[in-house]
Amino acid sequence: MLVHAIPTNATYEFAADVRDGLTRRGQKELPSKYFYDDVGSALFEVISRLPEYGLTRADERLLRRHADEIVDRLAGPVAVAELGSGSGRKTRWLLEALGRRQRTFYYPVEISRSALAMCERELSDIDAISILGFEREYLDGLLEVAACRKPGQHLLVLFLGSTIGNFDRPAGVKFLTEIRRILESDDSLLLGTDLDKPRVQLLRAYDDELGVTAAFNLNLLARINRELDANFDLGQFAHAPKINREARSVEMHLRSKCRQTVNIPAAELKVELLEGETIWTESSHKYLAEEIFQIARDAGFRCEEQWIDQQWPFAENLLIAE
Ligand code: AVJ
Repeated sequence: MLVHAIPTNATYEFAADVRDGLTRRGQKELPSKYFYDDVGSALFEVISRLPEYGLTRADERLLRRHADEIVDRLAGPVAVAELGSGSGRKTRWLLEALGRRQRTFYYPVEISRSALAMCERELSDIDAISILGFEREYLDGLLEVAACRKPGQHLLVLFLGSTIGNFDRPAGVKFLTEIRRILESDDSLLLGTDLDKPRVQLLRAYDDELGVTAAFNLNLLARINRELDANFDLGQFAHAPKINREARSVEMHLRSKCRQTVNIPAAELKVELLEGETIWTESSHKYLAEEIFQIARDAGFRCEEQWIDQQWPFAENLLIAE
């Protein structure tokens, strides 16, 4: 696979974002996109196989079961762009269904180079598919994919795994609107959304018995140590998931076990944390199946069809650009 690499001021941006988030008045924050270095991407792969975390399996079940139906609803020919492909494992079913119809270009867009490499290994055996990976932020990558579009070709954008849940609701609509602007009418967007569930089930999914999610969360501090020469003592932080009922989200935090000062030289920063103070690292919003129709309309799409998994409530939504 040809990978279009990023021109790397990446460390500088990471340092700036860390500085920004940790110097906030009030709640300190770190952006969840930085979870996915090599270690974090590998840990997420493990999370997706944990019994408590049914999300990825539900997504894959729906795609496997309904791949032909989904493909039948697309105006062809199409090229496929996937935002945040991860390992690409669940995408196989769609690509195989498309490949039965025509030779198809598949463009995974990923900020994680190791995830892109995994994706290529995973999907390279599908004959009718050509893969071209973009190591890019989502919208930058999508713009480049759109620029490669051939006359008469439609785009199918995949935004699976409920990655949209990392945005709060208004930011999610804004992001979908930005995708819509890059698309033409009758292009489509397949959106995976995790549906709301009982509190205990959500807490277990984000606080598994083996501690893999805790390691995934703490790895963000380990990454800051590795890449920005910081001195976070991981033993002095605890993984702290919380349910935010109002926002209908699961929040992950890292709670400082004591009063401490951390040095982050590459961000020119000294951070003071109180005992019990938290750094907010991620939100995973959960949806009601009905609300997706309005979200789609607000962003300039119509939701043509929705497939729901009964075992682990999750919805695959096919949005068509109006
Ligand atoms: C990949 C963003 C969908 O929010 O559930 C898994 C990441 N965080 N466990 C999610 C994650 C904690 C995941 N997404």
